[in-house]
Amino acid sequence: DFVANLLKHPTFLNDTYTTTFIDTTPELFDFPERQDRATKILTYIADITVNGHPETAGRARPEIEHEPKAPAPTDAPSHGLRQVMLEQGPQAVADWMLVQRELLLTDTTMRDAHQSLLATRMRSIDMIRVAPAYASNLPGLFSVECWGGATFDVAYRFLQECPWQRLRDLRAAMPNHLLQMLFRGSNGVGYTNYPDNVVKSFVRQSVATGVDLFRVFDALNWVEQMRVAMDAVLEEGRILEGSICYTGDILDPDRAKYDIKYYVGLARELKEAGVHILGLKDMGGLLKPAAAPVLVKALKEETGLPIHFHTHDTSGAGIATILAAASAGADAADAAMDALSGNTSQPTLGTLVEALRHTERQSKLDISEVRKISDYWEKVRRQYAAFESAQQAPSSEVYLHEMPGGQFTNLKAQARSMGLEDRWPEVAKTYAEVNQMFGDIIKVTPSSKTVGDMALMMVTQGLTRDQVEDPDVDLSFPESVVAMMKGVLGQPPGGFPRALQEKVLKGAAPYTDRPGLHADKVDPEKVRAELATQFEQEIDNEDLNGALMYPKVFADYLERHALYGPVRALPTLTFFYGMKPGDQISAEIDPGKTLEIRLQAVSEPHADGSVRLFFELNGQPRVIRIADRS
Ligand code: BTN
Ligand code: 3PY
Ligand code: ZN
Repeated sequence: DFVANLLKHPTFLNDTYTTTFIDTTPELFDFPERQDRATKILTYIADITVNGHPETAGRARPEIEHEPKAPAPTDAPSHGLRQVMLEQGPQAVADWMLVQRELLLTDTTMRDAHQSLLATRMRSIDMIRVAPAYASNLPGLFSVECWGGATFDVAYRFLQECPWQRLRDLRAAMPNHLLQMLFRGSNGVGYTNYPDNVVKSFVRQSVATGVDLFRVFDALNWVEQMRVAMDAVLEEGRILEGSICYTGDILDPDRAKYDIKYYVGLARELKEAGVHILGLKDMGGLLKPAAAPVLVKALKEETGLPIHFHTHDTSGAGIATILAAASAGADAADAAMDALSGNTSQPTLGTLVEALRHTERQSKLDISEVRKISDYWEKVRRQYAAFESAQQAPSSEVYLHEMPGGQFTNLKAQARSMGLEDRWPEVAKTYAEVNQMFGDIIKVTPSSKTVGDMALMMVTQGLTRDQVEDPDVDLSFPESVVAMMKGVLGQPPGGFPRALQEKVLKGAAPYTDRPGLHADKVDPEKVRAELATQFEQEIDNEDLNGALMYPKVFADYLERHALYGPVRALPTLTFFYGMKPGDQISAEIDPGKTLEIRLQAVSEPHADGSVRLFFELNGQPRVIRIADRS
């Protein structure tokens, strides 16, 4: 590139250059693309090989050597529920749910299961490889939950990949299945309230890229906070599953705040809002087997809507609860492929299929295909040993703290990193106390984060509930708690406890209406233009919607992308651990454009601290020099 630029430069051509020419003519270094993508990827592999990946440093290493191979698709994908939705509209899918007899099953492996078991770290390549087998071999699935929740920001933040591209690729590979996402109402796929136009735009883009079924919820069960998102889904002609978040225990007279009447009232509001399906979202896994039929029956009688039940197996009672819900007429339930099920994840899909066999709710899924796909996931899971949680068994403690599955293992890891590992029972108990202090709220992203932040602060600072509530004890509260008390996440049933709210807000007035009415408007085209200038590249609608929800996370991702290129194409073991001399891998960076990469040797460190890595790239030798920071 340098020589090419030099030969074209007018000063050079005029023969007037001097020895300072190179120093005074920086444009010689403006190469068309600073480095090609293959060089970027080699640089990334070299860096990880020499210095390791910061995310896996000091953690358990995988015991698997080879890339997992997905089962082959048997036939071309059949005409599926997605075609029903596209041809007959979303209501047709909901109507069909009510007339058919089996307990319909959603597979959550690609979203909630790894979010709840592996800190959301599963990479797209591991999902895309098995997606054709889902399309062909599991035609009887109701839907595939594969997007949204925490997977969106984690993709940019920790996996250095574009979440939209994941969705686009899954869409292409599963043309027959309903692709389902989790959407946090006005909190989008983020942790706070967004302006209405941002929420609406995000829903539209999700439809354009490939989502069919939106599970919309609000972290305080405030329907007002769900409306902008729900209306956008309806306008786009996609399936709207408005969801009730379940907390407390309807059978416990001491938890009267969340009784049957409360849930039935909420279901009525959602029906009036036009939902096609009623989601029953039990993110903590708190709905007990004896309570499930009571609740499901009441919700069905009130609304007549199909009910889609989501739970977590944290306590170990998940399957029992699903079967109980099914016996009372629940239409669909969520489960995860065996290898990524149980504990804080969803109950076990294969076991459910077997448990329903020879009953009137028998599933149409082929158990041997379920097992083959689960065998693949088992190998995938082993690659992520670094992200396994210490929670190895079901835990009845969940009925004490009521943490959602995705938070439980995360908070435990956070507590460990703060040196509180041995004091976990105290953290769990404090979490429960904070919940009561906040007025007994729904705990799910993002409200669960505020409870967790407060609990960690109390444990680390040795604060009691009395001290926190005492107006004479001056405290600086976590930012998330201040925001929630201000009303940024909306209003919980009955409001926040007045005295604590006043103390937290230090005299500032809380909102009493929808935070979206106070949010500063964002001008998307201005954001697009600024990013395009900053990064000297076109910002398409997917990028723009990522940036609107996560400005800093997205900009950091683009910056790293300029350095490392399309690292999403790397096998997972290479992405996290680099290569050993003698290793050979393939990376398809574009459809049909594959890099064959072999690492030949790694040099001893040079006096200046650099190391050279000798690669073969598509048969040609390439040397990459990298600073040894290890
Ligand atoms: C992050 O942790 O910032 C995101 C993951 C990518 C980090 C890359 S991995 C190679 C290089 N070495 C580091 O320590 N960070 C970057
Ligand atoms: C999320 O919001 O990511 C959740 O999984 C909530 O249960
Ligand atoms: Zn969940």
